[in-house]
Amino acid sequence: MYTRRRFLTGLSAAPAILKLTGCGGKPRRPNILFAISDDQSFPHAGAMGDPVVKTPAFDRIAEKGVLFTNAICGSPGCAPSRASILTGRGHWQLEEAGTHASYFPAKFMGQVYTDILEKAGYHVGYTGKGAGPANFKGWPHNPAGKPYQARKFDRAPEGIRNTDYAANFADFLADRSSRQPFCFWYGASEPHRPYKPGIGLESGKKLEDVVVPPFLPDCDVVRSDILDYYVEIEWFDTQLGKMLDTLEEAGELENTLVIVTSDNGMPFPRAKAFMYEYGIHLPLAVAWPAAFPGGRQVDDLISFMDFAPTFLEAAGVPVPEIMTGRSFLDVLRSGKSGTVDHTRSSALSGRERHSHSRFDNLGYPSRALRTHEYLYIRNFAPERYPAGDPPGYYDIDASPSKTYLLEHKDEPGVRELFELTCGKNPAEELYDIRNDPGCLKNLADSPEHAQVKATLKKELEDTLLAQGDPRLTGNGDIWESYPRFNKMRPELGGFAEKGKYNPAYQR
Ligand SMILES: [Ca+2]
Repeated sequence: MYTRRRFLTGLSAAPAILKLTGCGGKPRRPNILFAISDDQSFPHAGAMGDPVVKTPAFDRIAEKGVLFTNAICGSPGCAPSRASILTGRGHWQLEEAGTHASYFPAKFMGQVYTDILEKAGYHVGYTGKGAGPANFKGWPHNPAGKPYQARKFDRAPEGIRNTDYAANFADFLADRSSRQPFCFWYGASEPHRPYKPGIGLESGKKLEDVVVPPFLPDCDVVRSDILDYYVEIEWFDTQLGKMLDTLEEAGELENTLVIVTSDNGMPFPRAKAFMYEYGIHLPLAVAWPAAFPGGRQVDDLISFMDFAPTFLEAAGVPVPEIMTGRSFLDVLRSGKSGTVDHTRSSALSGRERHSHSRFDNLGYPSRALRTHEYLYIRNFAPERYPAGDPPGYYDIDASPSKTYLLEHKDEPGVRELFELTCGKNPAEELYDIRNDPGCLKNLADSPEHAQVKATLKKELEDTLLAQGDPRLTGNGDIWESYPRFNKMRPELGGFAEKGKYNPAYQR
């Protein structure tokens, strides 16, 4: 059990550790442990205040380091979000890698932070889910690093994947040369669906303790579904705890930069794949006890494209010009809490195609700008359905919560949520996320918010234009031309066998 006393002891030792040097009198380069869960929204960690889910490893990193309250992922879907992390760029700058389940073009080899650190002498690997899902033609392995996947549990709890992440991490460490710093990507497949229905209740959690987000029907089916999601978050966290213990026992935790986060929000209606708070706002804790003091909460806007430049700067490696993100190592090192860097007042996110959910394999192009107070969203094809074409609405993961929403859509109390989630959206949306974190009330047409909207719209468009987003430069349709390699649905203009892309079907 991690105690306050140990935490304080660690802090008092930090200045001495800062002076540790490697060969030649240079500061030792830090190890980097990047822990990324799959589909976890910002409130769902102990340190973020959730009363039910238990995340002692996440909380430990938050206590030893910095808890960020405004971390915004690059896209609310796995592949584009992970591509943005690896390249340090917006998904709108990444061509096929910027949409879901397409290519990760080999031309990005050497540009991902993992390749750069490997070239700089780091031992680089990953376990579980790396970049993707995508086609990695031309790459020697997943861009997240050399794979370590061999260790499996004989029996994992039902619904949980059987990869033994912590044992694979130990294998990775054993492969390292003496004194070589490492960069490891721990990509849990949890809490991605499917779940074993009822595993949360079976674990002893209680329906009445769940805080149901305001955009979901509050009923036992949804509460139980959230409990199942919590069990998977806890699995991710438990495996992380084992890795932290391994590092601590080896005396390496102090000089390891540990980042714990997710790739996109919870796999529930109006969260994952949607541009709202529960889709793009994620938990984030960062610690490196040898370099900066912990026990802090920072409210600056952090974009996930800022991770790669931060890792490179921490390793003493120049950040390539091509990276769009900005290192926040200065914020970490500042020792301050609250608002640290006043220029970190906004973060961008966006999406294109997610699932094959619209006829002709069309996406739902959107971009968003998030500030401390507002979320402004621009929808480039408001004639399309954001959740996917009816009646499938396949941009919402199949789940008990989705089934409940669809089966009860004509009932009072559910009808409004169904319309909100599965209906069409206007070209612009604006939410007051301090008072409306569930993003229920669109203020885009509110006269008193006209000036705010105009300001945010201009910042969004100016930034994306400067970054060459095809949606802003008049070449937006190129996004619809990128192939999809995952499951296709015949009823939506599909044609391919399950799991196989049909090259004849390329617009
Ligand atoms: Ca994901």
